[in-house]
Amino acid sequence: MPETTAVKFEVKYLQILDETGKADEKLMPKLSKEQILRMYELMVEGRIFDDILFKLQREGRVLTFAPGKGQEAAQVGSVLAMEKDDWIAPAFRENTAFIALGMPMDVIIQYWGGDERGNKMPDGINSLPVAIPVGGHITHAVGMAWAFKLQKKKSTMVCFFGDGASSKGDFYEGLNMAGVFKAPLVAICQNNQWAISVPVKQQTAAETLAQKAIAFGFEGIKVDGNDVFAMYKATKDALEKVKAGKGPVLIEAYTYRLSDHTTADDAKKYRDPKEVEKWVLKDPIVRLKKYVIEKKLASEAELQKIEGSARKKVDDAVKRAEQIQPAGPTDIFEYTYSKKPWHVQEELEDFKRTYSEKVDR
Ligand SMILES: Cc1ncc(C[n+]2csc(CCOP(=O)(O)OP(=O)(O)O)c2C)c(N)n1
Ligand SMILES: [Mg+2]
Repeated sequence: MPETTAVKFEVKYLQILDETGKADEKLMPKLSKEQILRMYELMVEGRIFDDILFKLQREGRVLTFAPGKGQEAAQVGSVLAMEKDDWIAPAFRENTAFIALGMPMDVIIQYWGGDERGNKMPDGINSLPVAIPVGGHITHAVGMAWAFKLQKKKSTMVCFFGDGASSKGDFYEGLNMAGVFKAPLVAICQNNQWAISVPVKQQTAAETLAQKAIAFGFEGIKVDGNDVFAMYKATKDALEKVKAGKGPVLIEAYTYRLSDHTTADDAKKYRDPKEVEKWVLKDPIVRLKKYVIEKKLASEAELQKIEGSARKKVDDAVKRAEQIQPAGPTDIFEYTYSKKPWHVQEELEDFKRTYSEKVDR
């Protein structure tokens, strides 16, 4: 292209299932009845998991917890589009993505209970640990994606982060490098419109977050993040493109955090309740339920049964998590180094001398 030619860019928007539960059949991905009901089941499990963990925190049974209420479609749609060898790099609000990935719920609860062993992924769960530092894991994900490419592996990294993370240097550094090296990366920015009390308007003057991909030299697409079919299709298409060596894709999942930022936050202090009410009407589970009923894929009673077993699954996981023997106090000295440096060894010995009665168990 001549250097003097103007270049036009476009950011597509994808919605398949609207708020009333009507799907655009022309855009609808190929999904069996079982797959659609599985989407529903996982989204409900995520919602109930959230609800129960929030209450457990209030009872002092888990520590600070980050709920994902409202973001279930963004997480379930994308994870179900992944293949066996693909990996996720989560932030800290991806409990529903973990559930969809097949991670045992008791391990997730163990993590939120403050036990770091819950951040060690069980075999077969292709996920990096929970990343609390905002945006930092984007660079890890890109590094891993690039490594997959160098090793000629078929895997792709699917990296989740929030709108707030898109203001971090890690986002620009990571995605820029991913573009240059055509790293197999699908970056999913869950734009839930708030970074704690900071609205997305204060993160960027850009109209969309998806358009930031253009500067990195790859495709960015804005997707209705409360539409599980659109998230599934966008992720599947992105994975196909990435696996064909055509470079990374940035998906902006336009969604909303219906709950507080964490159990340590009170969103009523900075959010207009009218805004929340507007988004309650766009609830991803409600619209999928309408679709399922309308298409006669399941009856109300069958869906209630799914909800009942989801609740039981979470309750059982809580019981299992609470039976796990707590980690020993010297664990804080473990797992960072394969061989402890002298100063860590010295601190460990000092700790043992000072707190011998607590260590001997
Ligand atoms: C590097 C860093 N800075 C600040 C924080 C405190 N913090 C935790 S979550 C958060 C906002 C994140 O917003 P966003 O990326 O939109 O994700 P969301 O919480 O909405 O899922 C902040 C500032 C942190 N964890 N890490
Ligand atoms: Mg956010």
